[in-house]
Amino acid sequence: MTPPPSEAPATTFAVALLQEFVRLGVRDVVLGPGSRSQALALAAAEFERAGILRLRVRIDERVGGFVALGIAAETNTPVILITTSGTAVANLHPAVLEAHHSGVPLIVITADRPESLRGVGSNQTTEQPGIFGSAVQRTWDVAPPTGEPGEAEAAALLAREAMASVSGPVHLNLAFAEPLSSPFVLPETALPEAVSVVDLPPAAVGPTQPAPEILDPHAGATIVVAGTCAGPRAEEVARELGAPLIAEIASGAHFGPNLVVAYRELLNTANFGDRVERVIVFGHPTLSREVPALIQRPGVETIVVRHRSAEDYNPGRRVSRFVDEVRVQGEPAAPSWVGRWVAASRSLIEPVDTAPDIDADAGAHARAELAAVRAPVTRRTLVEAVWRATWPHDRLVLGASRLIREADKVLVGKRISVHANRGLAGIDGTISTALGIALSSRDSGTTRALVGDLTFLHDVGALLFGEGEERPRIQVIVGNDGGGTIFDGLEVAQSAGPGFDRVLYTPQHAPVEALAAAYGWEYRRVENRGQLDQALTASAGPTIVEVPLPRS
Ligand SMILES: Cc1ncc(C[n+]2csc(CCOP(=O)(O)OP(=O)(O)O)c2C)c(N)n1
Ligand SMILES: [Mg+2]
Repeated sequence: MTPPPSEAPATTFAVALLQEFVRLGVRDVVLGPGSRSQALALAAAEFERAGILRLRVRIDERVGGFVALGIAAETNTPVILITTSGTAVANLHPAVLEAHHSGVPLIVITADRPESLRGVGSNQTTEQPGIFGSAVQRTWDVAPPTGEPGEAEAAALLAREAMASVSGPVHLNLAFAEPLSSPFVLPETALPEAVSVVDLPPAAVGPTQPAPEILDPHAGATIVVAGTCAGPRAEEVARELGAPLIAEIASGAHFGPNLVVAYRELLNTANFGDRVERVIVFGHPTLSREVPALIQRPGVETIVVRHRSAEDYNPGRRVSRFVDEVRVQGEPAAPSWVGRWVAASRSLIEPVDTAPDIDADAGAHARAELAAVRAPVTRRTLVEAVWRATWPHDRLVLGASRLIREADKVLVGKRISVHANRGLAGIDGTISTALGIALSSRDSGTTRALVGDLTFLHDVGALLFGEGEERPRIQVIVGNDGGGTIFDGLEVAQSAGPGFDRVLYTPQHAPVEALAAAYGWEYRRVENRGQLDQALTASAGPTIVEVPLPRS
């Protein structure tokens, strides 16, 4: 396919590059403004106008990086991220690291000056190739296009190479020389015939698919563990094996008859955890100490089913086998094994939202209901209310810190889509990630992000929608306990002196309502459970729901 003629080689190259990415199935571009990257940015804007790309513009590249991460996680398709040179590039590093550790495909394209202008004090010029270290699958440092014949083909080849290696982030550092762009119109004939995304070879999957590991359900007392990115296969395997399922809240497998919610307690209880002989792990478990402790216990055999993360899960380096896939052969183990776990777990997770006794008289019933509605919100009732309000067409994003742990400890099984950036469990970029998910979710539901106050404030810049930028259906629910209360649960909280609050809890009183107003978000403050349920089901554009929580 011949790209449209244009004067600036930079523009010819940029158009050919994007055209090939589109042909290979890329549909989303996120970019920040900048001069050096103008050819790419203007080409992306034209592709958007022609209806063949979705474009999101964010002035803060750290925000843009996480928006792209959210889109890629939701669509399971590589997303292009474009920045100018200098610190703009470094601002992508957090999202690139998270993408690397959770196997999310990102195509990072950074504009640069030509080699001759590097290392000589040129403005906004630093050492960009290699800046992401081993967090990218591959780096290309490409000399500026000069108008030589064959440059458009070279650009298309570059796109194909990038797509072949994008099982996590890849980095294309593209030098551009003056003129940095020229005006152009995308002629109809230049529109690439897109390969449908569903026909795409799975770019993010390894090259060969070896035979699956065969699992005999009767080869020792087995449990299945599902961490982030595990997906529904873990639930299926647990049922086929007749094994208890320890599925973390953002595993994509937190449902089904074998789910054991109270796993922390049971892994430390006689006749439960101590009976385990074999552990099958899917995804990346991060939310408990009990799971890695179990894997490191002598006599426990662990098989890890690899997922897309750059690192294999291997606590204490005690995992005996890493496999790409498993197949269960044989009848499930005796139902008494899983039955005991599930029953014990149910008895440990006493519901707090008990319905009023139906035999009570009408007055007592009404009083009990009123009391429930007026009850203050606790962490537990907060996560339960958010869970209840979320349906399969919705999306739920859980920030790092206390609330995701609370959710993991108490929430019953439900087959809904939950995302958490657990690759590195940063408190950064959570609103941005949720926005990326909300903007690209094909279902017409609401995306809810449940975050702590510091997590919210860390990414407050994500609240900015530039003029004309799409405002998706999203609620950011802030559990505001005035600082980082997760640290109160650490031993250091008892042993540290008065410096503890200043350097760990880090108290804050930022007015969330004023921030919402400044960025043009709707705002609701929730004082009790009734108001919380109302706020969660009120459907609207971008809304912040602030839920004050006690520190303890
Ligand atoms: C980018 C980043 N910086 C620092 C941390 C360390 N950290 C983990 S939790 C936390 C506090 C979070 O506070 P908040 O969001 O208010 O949640 P809370 O524990 O109070 O519920 C911090 C600073 C991190 N995970 N990521
Ligand atoms: Mg907090």
